[in-house]
Amino acid sequence: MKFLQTTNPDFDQQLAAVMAQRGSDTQSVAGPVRDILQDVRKRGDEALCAYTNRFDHMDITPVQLRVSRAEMEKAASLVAPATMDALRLAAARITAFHEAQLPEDIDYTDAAGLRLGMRWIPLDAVGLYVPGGKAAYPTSVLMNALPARVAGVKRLAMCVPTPGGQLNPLVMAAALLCGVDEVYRVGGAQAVGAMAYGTESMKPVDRIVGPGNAYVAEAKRQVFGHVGIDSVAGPSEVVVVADANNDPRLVAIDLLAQAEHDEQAQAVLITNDVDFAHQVEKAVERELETLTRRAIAEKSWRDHGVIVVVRNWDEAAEVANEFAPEHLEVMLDEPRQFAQAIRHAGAIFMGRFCPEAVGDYVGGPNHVLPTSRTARFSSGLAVHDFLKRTTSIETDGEGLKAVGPAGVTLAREEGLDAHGLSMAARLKALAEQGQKP
Ligand code: HSO
Ligand code: ZN
Repeated sequence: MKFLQTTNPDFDQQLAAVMAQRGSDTQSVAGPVRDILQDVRKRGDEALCAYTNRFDHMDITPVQLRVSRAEMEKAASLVAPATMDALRLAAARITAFHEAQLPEDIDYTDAAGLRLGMRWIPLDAVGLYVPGGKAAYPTSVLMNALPARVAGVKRLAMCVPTPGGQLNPLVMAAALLCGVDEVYRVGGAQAVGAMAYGTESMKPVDRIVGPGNAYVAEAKRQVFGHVGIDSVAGPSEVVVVADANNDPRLVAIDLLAQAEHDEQAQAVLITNDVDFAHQVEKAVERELETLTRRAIAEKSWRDHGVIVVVRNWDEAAEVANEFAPEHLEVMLDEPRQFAQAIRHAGAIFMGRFCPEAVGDYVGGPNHVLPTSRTARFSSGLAVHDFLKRTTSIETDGEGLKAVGPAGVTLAREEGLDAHGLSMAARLKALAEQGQKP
């Protein structure tokens, strides 16, 4: 853990050094991923089965690639009723928030007489990757699938590795809850290849979303352009801004909630009180003892944890913007006022009773958020990611007369004769018509 203070003359360099450590590097697996993608493209199902059998210790043939609805239902039936209720509550809240995002089409006729439009259209088919290993989060199924559903995407296909053949009951329950019943027991780069290019048993999709390990991330990077992808997620982070009126233990737990995700995760505390900073530091040590994922959280905190002591809240906002964190918690009396100064954060959690975990599960906004400082230029997953836009122009002769001459001038400047003529010839026809008695 690094303990920084803005009063230190070297603070800027120290902060820059902390930032430089971040970022995801998938370069080292680029070669193997390219081979797998090519193989899936060439050999289809045969390659999918070969990789699945090898990496996930299975023995399947192409007819078993797809998980049947009966299998899904059987697995989902193992979920406890109270858990199902919690999942339903989360799904309802996520759906409601994403419904509120649905954008309006544009349709108006301007002063020149042109009718201009922009229509939002859902993607035809989306592929959802769900990790199988230590990061198999059923709530991520909801966060990826529900916005697609709300957007109006008709076909949702899901790929999830099932090491040893085990289906994750809660993942299956979440899929059924979102109306996803096209599920394949395939993971890794091979799953991404299948979704991008299609195989005998899997039709290709138009966009692939969902988190995954370095192979999955690199595969998404490589198929991008052929299909759309969501962002390539790196290790995630939280910045907690807290004054000394907070319980140090609660702040410590929030930091650890991030740290327990991943050894590469980053938890940052920004406070204006050096004593409080030390109390939180001690509380982190105490709370670490109690966690089942202690080893992961401890490594994350030791290697990537940061405490920054600032002189005032303006400085705090500046430092927070510099981190451009995936999650920002504001545990102050006037969190809204502080948040006004925040320009870069994937999601903001305001108030002393609003830990980030609320947003992970049951808040409503998406928990798929920009990581590794990409909040400087990108945003979390939303209904917009499953929509695209088509614009339209409609005009009669009057509209063309109003804007066409300028178009002809510009076409001439660009040396594009046919462009100019397509407008000029119509303008001429209009002028001749106009001369008729
Ligand atoms: N905090 C993670 C999402 C998550 N947490 C899922 C728990 N389950 C990335 O935003
Ligand atoms: Zn989380």
